[in-house]
Amino acid sequence: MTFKVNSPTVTYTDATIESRVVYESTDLTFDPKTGAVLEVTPTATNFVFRTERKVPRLGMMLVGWGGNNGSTVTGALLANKHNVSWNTKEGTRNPDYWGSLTQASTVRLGSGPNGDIFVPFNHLLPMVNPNDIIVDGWDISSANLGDSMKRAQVFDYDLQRQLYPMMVNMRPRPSIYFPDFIAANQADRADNVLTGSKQEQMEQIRRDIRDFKARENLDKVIVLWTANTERFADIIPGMNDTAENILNAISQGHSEISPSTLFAVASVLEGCTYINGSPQNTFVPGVVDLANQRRVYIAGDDFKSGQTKMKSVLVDFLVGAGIKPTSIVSYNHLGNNDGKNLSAPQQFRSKEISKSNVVDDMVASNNILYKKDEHPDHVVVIKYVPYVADSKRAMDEYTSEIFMGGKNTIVMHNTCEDSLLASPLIFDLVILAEICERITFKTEDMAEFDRFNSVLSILSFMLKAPLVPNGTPVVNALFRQRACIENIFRACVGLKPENHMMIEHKRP
Ligand code: NAI
Ligand code: DG6
Repeated sequence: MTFKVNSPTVTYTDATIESRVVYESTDLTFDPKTGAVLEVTPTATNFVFRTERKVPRLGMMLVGWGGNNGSTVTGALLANKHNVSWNTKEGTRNPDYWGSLTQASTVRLGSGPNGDIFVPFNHLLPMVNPNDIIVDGWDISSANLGDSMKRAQVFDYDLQRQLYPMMVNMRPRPSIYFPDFIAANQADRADNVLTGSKQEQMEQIRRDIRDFKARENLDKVIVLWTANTERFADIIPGMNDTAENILNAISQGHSEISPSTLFAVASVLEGCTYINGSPQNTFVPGVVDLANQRRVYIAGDDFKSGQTKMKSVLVDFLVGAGIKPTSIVSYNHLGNNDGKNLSAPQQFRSKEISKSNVVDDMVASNNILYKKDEHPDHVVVIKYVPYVADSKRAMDEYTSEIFMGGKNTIVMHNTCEDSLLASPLIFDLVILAEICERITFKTEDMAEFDRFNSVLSILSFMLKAPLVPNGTPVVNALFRQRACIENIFRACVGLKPENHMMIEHKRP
């Protein structure tokens, strides 16, 4: 942190920052017959936010460590940490964390004589530096991380050449492989798999987490799934619907318990935050229940990298501007192993679901444009084209109805290495989840300081299908999601939410 807030509501000690905040919101009452709003009442709640200042020694365990994202994250971290520059045909390139909210974006602090003053996002609170994160993980493929990086074909050759010696001795731990959950076309890389009952395999994952923590002398570990997209698991009453039932089902080796659910349960039982970067329903109700009981954070689902990020900006803009999107067609093709896995119908279906619900909140917000339950046509197509490898091509067509019966069609084409979009999000998810573990708060009606809800919806900015606590609204609109993180962090240091009014510049 490079600034200190000078306010009677903020107290700094060596251990903590404490800030007293009045949180202002609105209560509504409704006509029970028509559902129309009857009364709107502004509310104010007193909060005290407490943030631990000591930045821990953090370990990140990636499930799917040897994949394109896993090897790209690891290589990028090493390149940044050791300041590895590489030659390209355009000249020398230095490492960076572009694409990361915490490392490469800024927040506005206020205005000075020369205009607005911005500071790096990660100066708001004392956050882990990504260069200091220790990485470990699992993969069903035994390839070492050096070979995984080569296989991924993401980095330039000269960077791969320099990183290879640093990565060749990193070997993924054997993982849980139930062939029924990922595409059959993945079978040929599954040469590093655990055996034994589901309970035994989960216990091994728990031992791996403990072993990593002890061996690297870590303060904490966060586990993140960046392995293949699985098919959805069936939700079966009495099996995976409560914490107790799911633990029983694991001990009985029930066939609908997926590898990712075993990782999530293992992680929660070890007290480690678990983040799901893929679309499948890892967080069946029994996992959510378990996380709530143990007060451990879970967050998901599915990294929101390119096409969907654009969608959650563009549709927000259109609907917010009073324009009515009526047809959204998102086509993409890619040739990496993710694309290969998604060429199987059940795995594609998981991705189709997570890519399809991302405009619902924006559409529902505007009852001038849309009738109740009316939605734009929304179609998602993904094709596997091996030649383009990690360079994903995404094409989108948005058709909208505009003023006085007119139609407007916007077409977009995007080409980019998929893993270079996703990897910075992995750093953000882990760094933000970690700082959330150090934030507690208390209102007047709470006896003790407490954490956020175990379902960490604050991380929605990075996720396509945000998991939220039961009965709470899902927000997909990108800038609302960003403002949520920024304003909560501002509250932690006693700064008001950024309201963009800037009235000081609008006086006569
Ligand atoms: P990838 O296929 O290159 O990597 C996945 C890795 O997971 C592979 O090395 C595979 O061997 C391993 N794996 C499969 N099942 C496993 C298991 N049970 N335990 C441990 N390892 C296992 O895929 P990529 O490109 O790295 O993407 C990873 C995930 O992230 C995919 O589910 C993808 O849909 C999702 N995702 C990727 C985005 C991107 O932009 N790259 C964006 C959004 C989501
Ligand atoms: C094909 O769509 C592959 C997927 O894994 C996507 O690349 C990934 O989900 C990213 O999607 P988006 O919509 O956030 O760019």
